[in-house]
Amino acid sequence: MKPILVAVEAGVQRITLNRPEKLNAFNPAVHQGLADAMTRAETDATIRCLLITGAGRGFCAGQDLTERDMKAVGPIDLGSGLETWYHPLIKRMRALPKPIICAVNGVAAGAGANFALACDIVLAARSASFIQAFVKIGLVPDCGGSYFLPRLAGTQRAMALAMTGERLSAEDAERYGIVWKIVDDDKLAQESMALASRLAAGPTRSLGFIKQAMYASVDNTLAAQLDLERDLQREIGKGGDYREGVTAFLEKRKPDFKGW
Ligand code: LHQ
Repeated sequence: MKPILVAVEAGVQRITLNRPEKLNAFNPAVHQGLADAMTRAETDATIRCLLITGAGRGFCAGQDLTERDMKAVGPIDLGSGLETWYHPLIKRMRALPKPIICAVNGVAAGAGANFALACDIVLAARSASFIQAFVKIGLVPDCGGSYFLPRLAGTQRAMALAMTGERLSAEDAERYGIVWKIVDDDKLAQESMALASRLAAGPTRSLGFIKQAMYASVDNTLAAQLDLERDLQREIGKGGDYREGVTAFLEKRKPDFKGW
């Protein structure tokens, strides 16, 4: 069974984590599959939106905890796995100038939860949940969790979630601003694909610039952000999609964006 399923349809690259018997926990094969999918997303202009989800009843249970021999003698270096796999993945996702939608179909725990938070728009099934499981095994949040969570939910909620490892329901996750929308379980696949297809038919370069501006704002001053907006607007205004958007508006028709 392939650890990652990848299908490209109508400009959407759908990536399905596919180790359902382990709640889609990360192992090197999953990471390699994700790295390959990212390379394709970065280089294939026909891909204009990514959609990430999980097979079976879970989204992703984080790092596969059966991969390491706990009885082995000597110190364990968890940093190298992060440097080899997780960090490049998260950085590539944030830098990709295309939208990434996450459809959290079930439990998202540990690195699995924070992998979801690294996506640009998160939809969650009503029965999904989020667990900062790290503390339960004596670790600290990784995969960007200590960056994303306080920014999305506020320091107090982030702290309590990380320190208790309590399960957060999809409804509370929506209330906290961790997910954009909750969708009934049986509608998640269809609704997330509809959103992904809509964005794939959108002005891709504009969407990439929106992503850049939103993420830059977290660390920028207002003055720096205004400058960035000006630079992005100046650049995007030279493209075909702006002309098409305005022309379509004036002609009272739907725009046909080409993504540039
Ligand atoms: C699993 C896993 C799993 C293997 C469920 N691994 N099999 C860490 C270390 C190193 C470097 C990098 O970074 C990290 C980051 C991390 O991600 S640390 C956090 C790792 N994840 C966890 O601690 C979560 C562990 N899983 C759970 O707490 C539960 O499975 C949850 C709450 C996610 C779901 O609970 P249930 O719905 O009750 O399902 P289950 O526990 O029965 O799991 C179903 C199967 O999946 C089961 O296998 P089995 O053969 O007994 O049916 C689990 O063993 C397996 N599984 N998570 N991470």
